[in-house]
Amino acid sequence: MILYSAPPSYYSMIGRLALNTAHVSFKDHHMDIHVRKEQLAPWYVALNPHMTVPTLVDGKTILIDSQDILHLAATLAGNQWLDVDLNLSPQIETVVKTHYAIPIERLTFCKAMMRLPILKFIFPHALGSIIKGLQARLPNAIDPAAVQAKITLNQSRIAYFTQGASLEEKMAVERNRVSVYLDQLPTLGNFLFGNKPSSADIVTAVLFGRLKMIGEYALVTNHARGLALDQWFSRMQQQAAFQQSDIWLRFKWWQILLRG
Ligand SMILES: N[C@@H](CCC(=O)N[C@@H](CS)C(=O)NCC(=O)O)C(=O)O
Repeated sequence: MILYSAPPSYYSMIGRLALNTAHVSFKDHHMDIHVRKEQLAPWYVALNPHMTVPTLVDGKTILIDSQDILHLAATLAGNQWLDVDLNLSPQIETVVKTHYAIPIERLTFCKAMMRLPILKFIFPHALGSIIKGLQARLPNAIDPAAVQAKITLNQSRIAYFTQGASLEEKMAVERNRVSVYLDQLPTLGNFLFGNKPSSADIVTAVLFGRLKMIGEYALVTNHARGLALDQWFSRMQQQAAFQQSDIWLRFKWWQILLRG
């Protein structure tokens, strides 16, 4: 099994943490999505037409979304995870679904631009040059619809970064979304739903790591059940699987610049 993952990538972290927590062994193939932009390379596009990380390749099976990798990990974990418990599975699924509705990218980039205003110019410019590169390859693309979808996605990213409400207002919307997510989290045992992990622990641990990294962890500690949630996250961080999965709690510029 090969996981194509980028160290700083949020959804790659979900893939790594899910597989490690399920004790599934895999080869982690590091992708440079920032400097060399390997997600746009033809060999990778052939694997994952969405040009995103992570991708999991297991023989002829190719999974191109972290949700599918999470689901595979839960299946392989069997009764080691609480996802198999029919009483709990609908609630676990709801937590996972609600998590995937949070636009992590907006949360991360809004905060970055608030901290370092020059990024307000750098991000749209960088996305603009990616769009130009994608447009140039459109006529000969094997999957033109996928390339067009990526162009449209990057155009909508530029629009979000440059138009509409102020960054503070956009950030307030995203903070509120995270708080609503926290409201529905149970703290029923060592793990969220009891004494075994579930898919909900995986996505929430990666989300909390991101909140720490961007300086928004107060959303957790100031929450009505902040103490219990913070204690849960401390226990998660002590798990061997968490430590093996390179969940970023701090932003490592040098790692991005050196290898992406
Ligand atoms: N729904 C996808 C989203 C994956 C995704 O957006 N990955 C980001 C990194 S966290 C990415 O590959 N960005 C590179 C790009 O869009 O060019 C999943 O859950 O796997």
